[in-house]
Amino acid sequence: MNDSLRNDWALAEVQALFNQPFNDLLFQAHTIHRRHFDHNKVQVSTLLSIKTGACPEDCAYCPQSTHYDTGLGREKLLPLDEVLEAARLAKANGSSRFCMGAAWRNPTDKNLDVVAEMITAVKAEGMETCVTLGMLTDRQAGRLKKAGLDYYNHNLDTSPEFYGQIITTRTYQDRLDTLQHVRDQEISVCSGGIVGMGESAADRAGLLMQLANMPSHPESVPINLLVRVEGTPLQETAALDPLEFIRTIAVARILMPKSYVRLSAGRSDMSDEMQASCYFAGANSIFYGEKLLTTENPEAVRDQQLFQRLGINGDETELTPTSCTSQPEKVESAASA
Ligand code: SAM
Ligand code: DTB
Ligand code: SF4
Repeated sequence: MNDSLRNDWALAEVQALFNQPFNDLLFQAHTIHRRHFDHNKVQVSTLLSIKTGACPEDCAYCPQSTHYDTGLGREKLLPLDEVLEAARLAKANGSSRFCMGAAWRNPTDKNLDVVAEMITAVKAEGMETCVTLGMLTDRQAGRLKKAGLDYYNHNLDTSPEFYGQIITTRTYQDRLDTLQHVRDQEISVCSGGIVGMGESAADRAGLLMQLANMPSHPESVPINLLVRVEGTPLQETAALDPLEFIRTIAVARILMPKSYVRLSAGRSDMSDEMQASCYFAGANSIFYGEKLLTTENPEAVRDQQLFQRLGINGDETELTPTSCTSQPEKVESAASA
């Protein structure tokens, strides 16, 4: 197959990719993956919530929305020294990128001055930087670029058709506009979505089609599996079939062959075998460390052991944490159990 980059996918084509027999889909995705990436390498980022809770948006999945009672309090913007300490620890534990998230509809210019300082300081520690702060104007994106920002995360979340059932306080077009401002400032784009929110198969195909049909593919595509947080309207949503999640990763890999596909929220609920299948299907980045923004992520040692069992990141430096307590005997017995 010729995988020169395309941005003219039709929904029926994307659905046809999804609907292939599983083995055909995975074979195709993995073949494309090998053509563009070292298939045994996974990039590792660490997340930090720099401002938690009390967000005015009504995203139905989100524990930080002020519209739902999820037991999260309102926290102030973290001071620079705490952010730097977390970044240094993340670096020591093998992360190459530090992602800072704030529960804002959009940052004020004053907020941005503080975040710009954080970006510059984290970059000076020798890490790549990423922030997710909500909607941005073109000028604000320019301010972040000047501070040295490498990536901006802003997700489309789902298809345009399903979007209105999940968020009413900002439009799909608002999101596309922010992504355009980020692109215009030559900041790398991190944009993906969430599956398992009760959307249809056509919505999952529609989300990936939207991402792939942007004028340039996002450099990073996070695929989140809904974390069903108590108190949010989506807390009782039926779990997505794990094979359908793996198919979503595979189709993302085929549509956006040169993008990093990030296996994002929801890994705590995934078996090792499910995650291994995602890596085979083309996922090649993760969030590492016990916490995402407010919810849990697998323990670092579980990721280290899984990478070791899969031969991911081998003897090189991607994931050689100082706190690594790899236990070969335990791993072997787990593997042979
Ligand atoms: N407030 C900013 C925004 O919405 O752009 C940044 C932070 S927001 C928490 C970043 C992304 O996390 C959301 O776009 C969504 O895709 C993901 N997310 C939030 N809550 C989630 C959940 N319960 N399960 C899975 N993904 C979630
Ligand atoms: C993304 O797509 N997933 C990350 C990151 N971008 C910022 C966030 C996941 C958040 C999950 C819910 C929480 O921990 O609050
Ligand atoms: Fe706010 Fe972002 Fe959560 Fe939506 S996803 S409620 S914008 S923090």
